Amino acid sequence: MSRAHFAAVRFAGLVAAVVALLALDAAWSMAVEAAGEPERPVAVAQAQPAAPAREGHPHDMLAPAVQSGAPESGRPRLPTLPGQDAFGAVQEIVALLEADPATDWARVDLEALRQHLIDMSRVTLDAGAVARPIDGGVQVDVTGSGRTLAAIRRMLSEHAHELARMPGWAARTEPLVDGVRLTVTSADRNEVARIRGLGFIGLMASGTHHQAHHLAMAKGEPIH
Ligand SMILES: [Cu+2]
Repeated sequence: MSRAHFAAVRFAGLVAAVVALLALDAAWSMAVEAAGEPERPVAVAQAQPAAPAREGHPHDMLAPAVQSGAPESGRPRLPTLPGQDAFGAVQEIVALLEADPATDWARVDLEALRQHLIDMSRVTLDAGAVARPIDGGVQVDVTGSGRTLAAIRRMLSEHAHELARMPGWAARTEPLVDGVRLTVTSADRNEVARIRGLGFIGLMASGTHHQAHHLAMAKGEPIH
């Protein structure tokens, strides 16, 4: 084999190798495209109907918090409701404790808060409450048994102190065999109408001391 011939053969071999590489590259691109193809229409199909379907959907008005779960981020939406109201109240307190660098975790007492929330639940949902208008206000016999009775006794005398702090209001409690009698009065005619209108549960919910009280309770701070 001559030197020139040998060079020609080598050149031809090189060309063949380059052609083979180009063919392989083209085949690879086609294979990747082919593999990628089924995914694209699916993604488009998911994105397209989702937007118009949500527009003006009645659920948008009912659950805006859920809608704010930013589906664009690609992360699955999480529910915003933590569970029952009491559980949510504890969760909010835990978040406040965690956000406060001054929190003394050795004193934190979430069990005390839980017990109080049980009391609140019993008094709100389970206690009997018979209200009658009296001169200058209202008198309510709040009754129950077992844990509900214990909750009534714990909560009402404590709450009467808070009510007595309302401007122009007087409040007192007296024990009943199966509960507590709450009496709230005022010398102001407008206040009398308000007290009567609020009635038992409205009076219990009056003021914003519950929130501060709950946080203090959870922190293990002395209350009152
Ligand atoms: Cu409370």
